[in-house]
Amino acid sequence: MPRSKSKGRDRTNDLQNKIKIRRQSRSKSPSKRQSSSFYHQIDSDGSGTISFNELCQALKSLSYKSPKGEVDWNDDVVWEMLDAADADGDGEINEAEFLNMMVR
Ligand SMILES: [Ca+2]
Ligand SMILES: [Ca+2]
Repeated sequence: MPRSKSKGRDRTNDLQNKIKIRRQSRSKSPSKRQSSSFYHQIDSDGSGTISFNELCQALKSLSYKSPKGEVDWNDDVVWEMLDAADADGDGEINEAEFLNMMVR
């Protein structure tokens, strides 16, 4: 399929941008091992599960953007997130649930 030079270049730039964005987003979703140590960081009281307060603290200290693109986390958003991650419904996030959340 014939392709003009400029078009090919545009396409390459586009691809490079996509890779760049991918790399950036990948650095925000760490590998399993990193997630695990990250998990223990969030579990500040060492209980082995992440409570609502711990999740709240972690999100605020990391200033992760909320789904609405705001850095300002309100309780509802954190609850929603905890609820979505809390597969067994005990109100806290255990390590397996956390890892599932990270790979999503
Ligand atoms: Ca805890
Ligand atoms: Ca749970």
